[in-house]
Amino acid sequence: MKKILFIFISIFIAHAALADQPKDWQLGFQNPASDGMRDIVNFHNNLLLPIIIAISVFVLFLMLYACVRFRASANPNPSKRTHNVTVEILWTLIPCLILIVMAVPSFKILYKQDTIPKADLTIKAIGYQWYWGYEYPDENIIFDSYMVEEKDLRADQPRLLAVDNEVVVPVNKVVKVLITANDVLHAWALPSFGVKRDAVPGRINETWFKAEKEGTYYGQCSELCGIKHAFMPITVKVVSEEDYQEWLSEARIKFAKEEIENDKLKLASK
Ligand SMILES: [Cu+2]
Repeated sequence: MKKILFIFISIFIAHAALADQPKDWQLGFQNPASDGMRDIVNFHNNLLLPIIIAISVFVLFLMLYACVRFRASANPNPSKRTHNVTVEILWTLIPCLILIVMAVPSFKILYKQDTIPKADLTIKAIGYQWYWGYEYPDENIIFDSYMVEEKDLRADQPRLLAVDNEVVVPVNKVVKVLITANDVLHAWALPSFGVKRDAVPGRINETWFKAEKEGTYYGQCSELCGIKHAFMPITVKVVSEEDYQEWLSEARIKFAKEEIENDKLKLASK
């Protein structure tokens, strides 16, 4: 009993301490780290959840009322009525109105996400079976990002979510993400930023985010893409502008695009 109580209490306490990756016993969303995700969380918590709870309570009340009021002993001669125009109009109109009330803010958020503001930097994510490749087209940087195996994890790295080469972006900058795939469908998703787009071979999808807090954010491929679908996580490190510039100057050498292409040429000419 104590254990159940502890779990019950921890669900509520854990909510305040949520970080940027999934937690045991988590019920709600991850902490939003962008404006877009805050919109989604507000929409869910302040509009959808109250409506869902109200509908559930109402239906439960109707069922209990019907069970008690029309039970065989209290109601030996049941009514033979099959139609009631007023009730039928009401149970058509009210759900329609509820849907409209939900649709309006929902479309607002969708359209806001769809308009990409002027981007400060662009990155390209390419889905492969089964890892992600990244490019910084303006910086001539290209690298692959593989999941860290369980035996190689550092103490601060979460299992199944950490990668060897993280995407690094500066804080408070509009990051445009071009998303595509090289073999099958994948999807690039980062819950804390409210971002999820399909990666389609031969097509480029776009999305954007502006991370408001420094930190490491984790996501996963979100389109079933084969046997190792669960093992191609996404890690984005949000750092200060200075740290980003520092990373860039190292990455320009470490992940320089030409060198890889030259290597390939050399291999091809051999
Ligand atoms: Cu995938």
